[in-house]
Amino acid sequence: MRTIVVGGAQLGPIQKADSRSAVVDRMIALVEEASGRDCDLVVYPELALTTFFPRWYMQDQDEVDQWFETAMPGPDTIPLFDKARDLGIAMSFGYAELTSDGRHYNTSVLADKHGQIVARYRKVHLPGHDEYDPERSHQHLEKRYFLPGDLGFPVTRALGGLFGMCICNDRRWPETYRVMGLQGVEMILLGYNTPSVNSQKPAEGSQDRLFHHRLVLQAGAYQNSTWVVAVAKAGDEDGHPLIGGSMIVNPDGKVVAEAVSEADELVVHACDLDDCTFGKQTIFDFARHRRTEHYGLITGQTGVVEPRD
Ligand code: CDT
Repeated sequence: MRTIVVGGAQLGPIQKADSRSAVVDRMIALVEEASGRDCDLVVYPELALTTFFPRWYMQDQDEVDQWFETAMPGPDTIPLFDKARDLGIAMSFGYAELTSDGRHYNTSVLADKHGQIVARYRKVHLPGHDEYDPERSHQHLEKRYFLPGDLGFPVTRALGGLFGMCICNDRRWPETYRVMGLQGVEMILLGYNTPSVNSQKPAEGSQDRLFHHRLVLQAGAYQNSTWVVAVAKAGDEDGHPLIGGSMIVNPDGKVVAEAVSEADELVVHACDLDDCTFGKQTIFDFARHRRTEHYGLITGQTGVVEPRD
């Protein structure tokens, strides 16, 4: 057995006016609760330190840059790193990263139990649009504020297992899981901010969005025989609702723990990484069963090309 007790640390809403330090205090309260529940690892959502700012249209780059971190840990986050290290808990969370040479990414990091960052991921599948869109009920300007990630989908040895990360919209793409599956991933850490309504399809409400969320997590976990830990920022941010539904999915694709609220809430499960072995050695033994000679279109082509008449 290689059991890791994981705490999915869902955050309730963060309002535009809330300070980083107020959010970090909430994250510290969750890691303290995780310690009391014997967690080895705590996972927080995408862009965990602030409101989901890509819903706001900004033209002034200085205003945009206020939402980004130039150092990790930085002045506001050092207390969180110190607390997690003192408690001996590894952690992962998302934040807006501004590099020293001026690049902007939607990033997640994994820190080990000593508070050292051992893995970094930059969101590849950026959803939304890059200009103000009056046709939408709300804006989703990730393509305006971030570059697509440049690190691929790395898998890292940590905590005695093989860990990968992805962020929100990435979870909807089977390639995300498969690229990590091909590196033997045993646990995927995934934060998200998913609006409860589709800005381009008013009939699609929160139950539909939760259905799609569950569908892709369960499929990705099963088809790659990996744990998936998905953690929301949830609830009403300045009048903009986000779904909850933080959950832990096992390598059989079953939901084994799930949040019941849209507030700060810890979802805990003892995950045995050895549970990945059966699927990886049988139906999803990639080396025996994949037929890459038929998969060329997946990397050779981006959009749809229909057959000729
Ligand atoms: N944060 C994020 O990636 N949200 C997207 C919303 C897509 S709608 C433009 C998601 O996939 O949940």
